[in-house]
Amino acid sequence: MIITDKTAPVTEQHSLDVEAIRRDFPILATQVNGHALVYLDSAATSQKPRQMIDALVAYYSGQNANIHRAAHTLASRATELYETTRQKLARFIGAPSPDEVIFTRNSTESLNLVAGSWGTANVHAGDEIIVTQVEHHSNLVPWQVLAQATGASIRVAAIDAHGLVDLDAYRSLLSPRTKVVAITHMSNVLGTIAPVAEMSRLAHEAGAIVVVDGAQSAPHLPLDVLSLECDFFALSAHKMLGPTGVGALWGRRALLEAMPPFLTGGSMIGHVDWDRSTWAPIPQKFEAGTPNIADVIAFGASIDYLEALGMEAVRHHEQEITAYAIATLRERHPAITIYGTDDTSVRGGVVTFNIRNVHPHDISEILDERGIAIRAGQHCAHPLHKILGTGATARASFYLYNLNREVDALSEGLARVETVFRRVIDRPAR
Ligand code: 7TS
Repeated sequence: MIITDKTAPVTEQHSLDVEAIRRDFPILATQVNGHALVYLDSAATSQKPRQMIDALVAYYSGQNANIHRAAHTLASRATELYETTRQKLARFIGAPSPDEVIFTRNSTESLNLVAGSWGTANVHAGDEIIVTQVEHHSNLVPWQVLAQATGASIRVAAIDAHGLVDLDAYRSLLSPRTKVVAITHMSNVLGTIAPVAEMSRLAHEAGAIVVVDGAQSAPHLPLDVLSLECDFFALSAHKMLGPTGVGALWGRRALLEAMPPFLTGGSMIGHVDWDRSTWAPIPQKFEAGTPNIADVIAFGASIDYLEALGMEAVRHHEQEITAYAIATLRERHPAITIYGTDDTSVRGGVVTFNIRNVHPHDISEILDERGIAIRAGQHCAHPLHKILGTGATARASFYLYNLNREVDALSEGLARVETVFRRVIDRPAR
């Protein structure tokens, strides 16, 4: 139904045809500062395939209408396209029903929806909310605000020396007071993957619900929310080849049905009188106002693209490039510290590092002069950086369109950084 001229390059077994994939991403052919772009910042946002861009243009050029309202042909076609993405996404994440998939603006809004709606209705003074040490601010601050409003408190599950959740420490935090366990599935700083299914089982035994921040896992791992045994799962389209401005929340039907609405107004009501209203069934109950129709529809083309490649193949490719990156950077750059585990079976394609005594912003600037895009800073994870014992880090993050030669370009860029900062690097660590 989505207008695309072809699907993604077909995958043979576990290997992606990355050169063919790259031809689908127009931005990868651009020059930055006189160099071919080397885009190593997909954890911030992914680049976009032509198929998604085409779907967006096709929508505004020939399909634009508001949805779920008028009976005219364009409106019903737009509604059908919008709902088709919901079905695709439900299938992509293993949700039992598209009704359990709610479109939001991003992962941040999805997590706020759970904290603001389920949390406000169910969390009380004396209750506890467990998070892990790797949380992005988006899966920490909404729980802090809820805790402050209700008199609940936040408990933090520690990570071990490899950056993996310490299950014994986590187990010892669980108690009948635990109401919510909020976990980042894949860390945006360490790339480490949390053992969500096991953590969910333990949380459920304690009577808590489990909220998973899947912003970094949904783009990179084969997903099945039922196997994860969680209760809510949040994701952002823009990190998974989709447009900005679209996120989603999956939740278990019974929980979503029992929750109060998050935002209220048009489109989410059943019946409205002067002094009271009733709510529409899910998912409409949680989609107040005109949604981001065009971007949701275009997101459908991104899901098609990922599915055509196969998430197993995407994961396999990223494990290979991550292993290559870790080995290359360690071998060629003795002053480097790489954070997190080297074991690619429990980590994704995010490689966060520091070079002794050099500020990550300087690293990023020198790389940028060569067209290499990485991120430097605290990556919206201030408390984690305290635990890592560093004020900031540099982060290269990979996706299905990256090649080992781009890792080599990163390494050559870092060699330039080392030349410029030789004297400070040779001093003892600050
Ligand atoms: N959770 C995690 C684990 C994330 O990595 C991010 C974004 C978010 C939540 C928030 O996603 P949003 O789409 O709602 O903004 N992470 C990053 C990053 O690492 N660099 O830029 C954005």
